[in-house]
Amino acid sequence: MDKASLKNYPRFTLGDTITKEQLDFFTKYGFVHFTGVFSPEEVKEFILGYEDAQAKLIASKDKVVNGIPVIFGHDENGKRIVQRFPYTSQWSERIHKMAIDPRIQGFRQLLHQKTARVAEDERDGVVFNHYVNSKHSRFKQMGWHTDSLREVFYGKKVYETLNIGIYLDNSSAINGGLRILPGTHRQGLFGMLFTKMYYRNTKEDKNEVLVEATAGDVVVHHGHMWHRVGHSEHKDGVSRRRIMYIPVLCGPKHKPKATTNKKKTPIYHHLQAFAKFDE
Ligand SMILES: O=C(O)CCC(=O)C(=O)O
Ligand SMILES: [Fe+2]
Repeated sequence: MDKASLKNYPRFTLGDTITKEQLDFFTKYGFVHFTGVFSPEEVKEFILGYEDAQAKLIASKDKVVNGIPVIFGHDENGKRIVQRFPYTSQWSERIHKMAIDPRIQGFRQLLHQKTARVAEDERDGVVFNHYVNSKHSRFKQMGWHTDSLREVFYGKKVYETLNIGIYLDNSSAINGGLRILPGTHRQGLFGMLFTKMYYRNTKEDKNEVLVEATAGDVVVHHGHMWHRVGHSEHKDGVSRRRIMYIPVLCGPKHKPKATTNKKKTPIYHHLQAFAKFDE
């Protein structure tokens, strides 16, 4: 498939197992898109789970969850919201149920590793992102990055990882949209470090592919692949984009993070905080 036709890349239907065609596509391009994995009712359940968890977190006054900073902001109605919420499944039974669902667990097959696991209590756990382009939002886009920078920072062997994206709103250029550079997961460490300036670079790339998805779709990407999230040109409700990410990790289990707020924040998060969010 050449670069031009990748703009209309194939979508797949999830069955009981990952097919050879799906696996081959993922291995070559570093992402794979499944339509209609979750029903509209299930999507509603996940959003309810987030809203309950958000109310609990705001009431707790915690600003950090298991050492990872939370991003708070205000939506278009001036309501205080959680815009980047790590470890959501520890705060919501509904979201925990999703993480252990066979549809999610089955994506481990994409990595062919015995140790591959859906990691609810490692790295940032299940992350809920809520972008909105409103006056007091603090999360409107995300600059270019790979999700594996953190392993490089830790000086550990950089294992393969997956990030399973569960779409809770329709997503396209209208509300920002995920932009990916297919195939960049095969570039090696140098490419992973230096293809772009991490997080600061928010510019369009001529080879980027826009992921256009419907609520209930799942798009899995490889942790070494470069990607960004665009800034919506629209305001308020039209710009809203909610999506959850569940990591699949392999190799030795990362130490479970302490549950106290005093745990030191990992270095890569300071980099993100410095660079990622426009005000
Ligand atoms: O919102 C998205 O689709 C991507 C988010 C992302 O890249 C991340 O949280 O690392
Ligand atoms: Fe990412």
